Amino acid sequence: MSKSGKARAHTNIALIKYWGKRNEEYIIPMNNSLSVALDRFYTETQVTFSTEYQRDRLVLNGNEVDEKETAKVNKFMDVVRQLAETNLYALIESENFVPTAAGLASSASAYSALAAACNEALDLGLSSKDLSRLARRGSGSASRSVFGGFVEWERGEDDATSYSHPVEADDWEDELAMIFVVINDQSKSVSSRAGMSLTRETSRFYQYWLDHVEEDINEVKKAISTKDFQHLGEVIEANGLRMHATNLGAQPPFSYLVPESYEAMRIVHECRELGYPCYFTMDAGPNVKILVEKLNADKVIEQLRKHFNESQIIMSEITRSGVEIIE
Ligand code: 2P0
Repeated sequence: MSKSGKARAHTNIALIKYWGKRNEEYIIPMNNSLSVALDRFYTETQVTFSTEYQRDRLVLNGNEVDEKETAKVNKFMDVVRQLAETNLYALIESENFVPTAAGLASSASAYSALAAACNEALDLGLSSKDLSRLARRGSGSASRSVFGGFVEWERGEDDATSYSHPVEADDWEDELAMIFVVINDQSKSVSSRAGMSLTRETSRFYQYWLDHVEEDINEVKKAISTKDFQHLGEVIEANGLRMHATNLGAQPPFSYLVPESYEAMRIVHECRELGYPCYFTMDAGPNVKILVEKLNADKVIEQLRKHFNESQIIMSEITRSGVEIIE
C-alpha cells in the first residue's frame, strides 16, 4: 500500500527578519516577521508513504541524500507521523528550481512544499493556517512560504498560536520585484540556525533588536496599506541592517557580509541618488536582495552591471501564489 502527494512552494525573503527562537523544538520565534514570496525560486516535492519502506529517504534534484544528512528531515517526518497517527516511512523526491550556482536554495520553500505534499498524501485536511504551523516545525521561514504575496508570521506564544497569514496589499505585489546580487562567499559561513541562536543567547545588541522590531512590523504594514514604497524601503533596510548588527555584538562576534555586499549596498544608495528608488536587505549570507518597483528595475540592473557580472544579477517578480498541489 502506498499513497503520495506532490506540491509546489515558492521561497520567500523576509523584509522584517525572523532572528531568534524562544523555543527551539517547536520553532517559536522571538518576534513577528514579514516577507514577500518570489515567483522565480520554488521547490516541487513529491512524497510517497509506503508499507514497503523501512526508513525515510530523500532524493534532491535526482541525487539520493546521504542518511547522515537527513536528520532534520527525519525529525520533521516524525512530526508528520505523530500528527497523522501513522508509522509509515516515506520517499521524498524534491526538485529545487533556482538558477544554477546562485546558492539561493531555501529551506522555506522546501518545508512548505513537503508539509503540503504530506497533507495531501495522508489526507490530513489541514487548513492553510495549520499547514503553516506544520511547515514551521521543519524551518521557521517555511511557515511564511505557505502563502503568496506579503506574509506575516505571528510569533505567537506556543505551537497553536505561531502561524503565518497573508497581508492584503491590493495587488501592489504586481508592481514590485526583487533583484538578487549573488556574491560568492569563500569563507565557511555560520548557518542561520546557529547564528540566530548564538546571537539571541550572547549578543549585547539583541535586546535593542527586540525593542524595535514590532514598531518595524507596524510601519511596514502601514506602508503596504498606503502603497508607500519609500517608507516601506526605509523601514526594511534599517531592519535588515539592525539584524546584522546584532551579530556583531555576539560572543564571539560574526558577520555574514563581505566587501562585495557593501559594494552592492553602496550601489543601491547611488541608485536612489540618481532617482531610482530601491532598498536592500540581506539574510544569513553575503547576497544582497534589492526591492524595487518594476518600472525602475532595468535602471538599477544597469548600475549593478557596472560592478557585477551578468550571472551575478537575477531578478524575480513577487508571486501571489501560495503553496499548491500539483499533478
Ligand atoms: C528570515 N532567516 O526571516 C531570517 C532572516 C535568515 C535571516 O529565516 O532554524 O532556515 O530552520 O527556523 O528559517 C533563515 O532561517 O531557520 C531565516 P530555522 P530558517 O528569513
